[in-house]
Parts: sequence; structure tokens; C-alpha cells
Amino acid sequence: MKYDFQKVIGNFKITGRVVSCERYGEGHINETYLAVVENEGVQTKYILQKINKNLFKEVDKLMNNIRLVTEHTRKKIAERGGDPDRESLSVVYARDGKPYYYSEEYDEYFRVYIFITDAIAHQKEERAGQFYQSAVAFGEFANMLADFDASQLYEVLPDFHNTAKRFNDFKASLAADKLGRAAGVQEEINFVLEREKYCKSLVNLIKTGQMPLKVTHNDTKLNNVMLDEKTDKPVAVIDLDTVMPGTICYDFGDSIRFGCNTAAEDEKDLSKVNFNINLFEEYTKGYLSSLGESITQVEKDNLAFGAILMTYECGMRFLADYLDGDIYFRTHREGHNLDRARTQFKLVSDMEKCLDKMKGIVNKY
Ligand code: ADP
Ligand code: GN1
Ligand code: MG
Repeated sequence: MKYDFQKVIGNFKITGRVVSCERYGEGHINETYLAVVENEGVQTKYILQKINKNLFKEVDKLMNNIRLVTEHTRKKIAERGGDPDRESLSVVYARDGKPYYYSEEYDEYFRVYIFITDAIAHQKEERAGQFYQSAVAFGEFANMLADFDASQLYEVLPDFHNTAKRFNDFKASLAADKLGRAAGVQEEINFVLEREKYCKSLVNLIKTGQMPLKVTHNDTKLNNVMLDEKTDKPVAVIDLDTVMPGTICYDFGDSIRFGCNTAAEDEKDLSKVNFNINLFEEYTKGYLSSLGESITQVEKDNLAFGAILMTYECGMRFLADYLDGDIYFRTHREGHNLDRARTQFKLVSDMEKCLDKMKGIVNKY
């Protein structure tokens, strides 16, 4: 689908001519574009996103969350003498004052963010220390939101990391087996079913009030952090669609899931997919040092397990989507979600073998 980008951008508080607007980044959910706008000889970059309306049914509430969170982080950054346009995700408002624009012509929702300059969202660690810096970024992000009133937030995707609910959804996909794919992936299905016991553990700790709920990011992949392109220092945390009440074990675990993989999330050759415990140590060090004193014993006790849980959950979601016919995660090839599920299960197996070591590392820091 081609859009008239001049028209779309023209509905935001942006003056000038769109010189280019190309697909950008590697997110699985929204459609992201890099828009370059020229005004009086000066070119400015913006991130334009077509919001995934199949997933986000209440865009108004979603964008209100993002507006509130980014107003909060921008204020904090200004107070510490930083540059809010670069160190926070920043919403560019539509001409009608809304934090998004609904196009009747396309029946689509668009939003625009200030482009975070001289920074990169890495798909994997390219230089030693980058993963550590991403941990510092997420720790600082959690700190900035520690005094944010969570009751203002609308729960955009309820039960997002409710693994027990995800397990039931998985079983429903399996029972439906819409495309008859289940027969070909019995091994992967069994891998999920054999680990049902994982599903309720954190959910129950939250239910009984033992695990504190905090404002968390819930999608803490390395490519949702921008690092300075020269120094690798953390610049900003992005992709705030899933900011909701959650536990830090989810945030920690999801970072480990993505960042401690020696290969890509969708690597076909599983011999390349290994859990790197040195990276685990780097991340733990960075996250716990920037998180400070607010962490409780229950949280500490469950950080390492959180990594297994988030990886298992994500693998289960990829496999469910494969069974459903690839309707949730954007895919680029045949069997893409199955390949992704397999990498996650390989990582789960690796982590299960060294859970005690992982716990030891958490205790060390
Ligand atoms: P998705 O929800 O689909 O993952 P993201 O919001 O994470 O979408 O954006 C996808 C990619 O676009 C990011 O990984 C990053 O490379 C780039 N990106 C997003 N927002 C910005 C921004 N404000 N400045 C620069 N790059 C950005
Ligand atoms: C999606 O939006 P993106 O690509 O950063 C997904 C995460 C998964 C991740 C797997 C809203 O993240 O939950 O862990 O893919 N986001 C949503 O790569 O479902
Ligand atoms: Mg993203």
C-alpha cells in the first residue's frame, strides 16, 4: 500500500516538503518509515509510524499513555540538564492537537516522533559493552518512571506477559490448527507442553502481592534502545507501546532473551544459537547498578528465572502464530515464525542448564 506521505505528514505540526519516506528499522509490529522533510533549505528527519490497528484497538488511549510517559521523561531529562529531544522519545503532534493522526482515506492511524539523531538501535551487540549500556538505559528508564503515577496508564494489551494466559492461547491455536501445520512441528509443541509448570509462577507471585507491580517497558529488546553511534553510551529507550504495570523480571528477562543470543532471533542454523552467559553477566551488572536500591528480595530471586520465562513465552507466541497462519508478527519468509520459535526453545534449553550459575551472578551484583 502506497501512501501520499506529503498529505500524511502535512497533517502534523511539520512545515515543509517530504523529500523521502522509506521503510525503516526491524520492528515486528508497526510499520515504520524514515521521513525526510525539507524546509527553507534545511532537511529534518522524522520517524513516521503506521500504528498496527489490528493489535491496538484503542489508539487514542495508547497514544495518551505515550504522551503521558514521554512528558514525564522529557521533564526529568530537562531537569538533569539533558536534551529531551534526543534522550526521550518525543511525540510530534497533529495539527488538531492530538498525538496521532487518523486518516479517513486510508482508515489508518499514523504517529510521528522526533528522529533521535546520531544514535543506533542495534540488532545485536556489535562492539563489546553495548549490551551493558542497553542495561544501563533500561535501568535508568525504570528509575525515571519510579515516581510516575501508574494509575494514569491504560492497560493497552492486558495480560501481555501473563504466561498462563499465553499458554491457554497456545493450546487454543493448537486445537484449531487452522492450516494443518501442527503435525509437522510435534517436537516444538511438546517442548511447550512439557514446561507448563513455568507459566503460573510469576503470575501467582503478582496475584498474591509478593511480587511488586511497577511501571515497566515490557518489550526491552536491544533494538528498542538507541545508543550513541560513536560512544555507545545510552541515548534513549524507544518503542513505548507496551509501557504498563508489570514486573522488572519481565523487563530483565526479555532483554536477556534477545541480547544473550549468539545469533539472530530468526537464525535457521541452530548450531549458531547459544546462550552467552558472559553477556548475561554484563547485563546484570549494568541493570542492577542503574536500578539502585529499589529492588526487593522476591524480584532478585526471580530475575534469572524471568529470562527463561520470557524466552519460553516468546517462543510459544511465535509457535502459536505459526499455527495461526502468521497473523501477528510480521514475517518475511516461509516458516519465519517457526524459525523464531526454534531459536527461543534452543535458548531456553541452554538457560535451563545454567540457571544456578545465572542466579549466582544476580547475587554477586
Ligand atoms: P515496532 O513496535 O514495530 O518494534 P519501533 O517503535 O521499535 O517499532 O521502531 C522500529 C525501529 O525504528 C527501531 O528499532 C529503531 O531502529 C527505529 N526508531 C523508532 N523510533 C525512532 C526514533 N524516535 N528515532 C530514531 N529511530 C527510531
Ligand atoms: C514484538 O514491536 P517489537 O518488534 O519491538 C513484540 C514483543 C516480542 C518481540 C519479539 C507489542 O516486539 O512482545 O517479544 O516482537 N511486541 C508486541 O521480537 O507484541
Ligand atoms: Mg521495536
